[in-house]
Amino acid sequence: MDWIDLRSDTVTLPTAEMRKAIFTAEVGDDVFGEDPTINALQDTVARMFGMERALFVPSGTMGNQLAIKSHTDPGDEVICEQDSHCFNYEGGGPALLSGVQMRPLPGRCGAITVEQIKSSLRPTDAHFPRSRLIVLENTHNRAGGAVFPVEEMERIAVFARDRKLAVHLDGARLFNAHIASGVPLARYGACVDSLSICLSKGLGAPVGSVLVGSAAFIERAHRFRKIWGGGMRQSGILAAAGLYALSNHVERLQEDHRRARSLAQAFAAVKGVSVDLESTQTNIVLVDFSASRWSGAAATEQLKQDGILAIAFSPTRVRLVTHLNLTEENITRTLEVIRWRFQGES
Ligand code: TLP
Repeated sequence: MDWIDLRSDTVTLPTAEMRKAIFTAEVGDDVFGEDPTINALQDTVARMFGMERALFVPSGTMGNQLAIKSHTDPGDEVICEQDSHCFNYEGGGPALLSGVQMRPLPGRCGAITVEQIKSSLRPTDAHFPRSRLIVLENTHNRAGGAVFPVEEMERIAVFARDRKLAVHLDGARLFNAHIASGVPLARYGACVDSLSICLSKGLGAPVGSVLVGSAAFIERAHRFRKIWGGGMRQSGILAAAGLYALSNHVERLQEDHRRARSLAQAFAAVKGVSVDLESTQTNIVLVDFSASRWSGAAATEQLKQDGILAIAFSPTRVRLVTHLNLTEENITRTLEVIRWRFQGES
């Protein structure tokens, strides 16, 4: 069966043009710093965000964990949002790899405020862990792809600088935020000490993320990347896909957003099913079945019987993600299934 795969934007396959870019990439040994395509990607991404340097890493998880490791010492405390990826989906990495303690705060649409951060700061006293780092996520995965308002990020940045706290941005889907909000990438860059972006999600590259920050920060992260076994050799073939994606797959994200919105609206029209349309700003749709006869697992199974793959995100919620491997027919078919299977049966 030809599945309509809405499980994640990580399922995308490289396009024919991207494969051509991979095929013709100039490569060298990146552990010696000699891969010209890796160097070009790193320089391009650093420049995009107005930052000094960048580092290519195998995954978004490694980007976040390297940032936490490079900004902290064991025993420090890291402030984050309670539904954030680095707190929930990175295998307890902050405790395991950095020996830090996480301080999760409840967000609104995935965003925490400067007031919340202020009141969670630890006093300077030997009894307490040292508050050291704030991690933000934009767009926010578990908040249904909601954009973190840049004005709040700027308030947090001013406060963090004053208190000598570092700020890291998990920007796995920052290009989605950029396209949905119109906020320039450099404005996001100016709010934080480091950020990581993923090339292998909405941008459609097969592998890789880029961590960006000051020269001193990247030097530290580079050392830990090597220690953690993330030093790669002729990885320019991956960087070539990333460079291709940055030139060709950013503007088209608006199409993913439009399609996600139409799926969200169709589900919102089903009795007993709800979607937070305020949070549905980008390519993620979180559908809540709690007031319906379906559980998250049952709704996912129902969709599967109609050839549509989605993920049960909790006992009552299902996540659908739009991306560049979907066709307009795939979306039309999914809308039909929502109307006929779910609306028809509600
Ligand atoms: N998210 C994946 C799953 O892990 C849930 C997905 O399908 O959405 N930050 C954010 C905000 C993410 O959503 C993800 C991946 C990561 C970091 C980690 O990226 P990878 O998978 O490259 O390690």
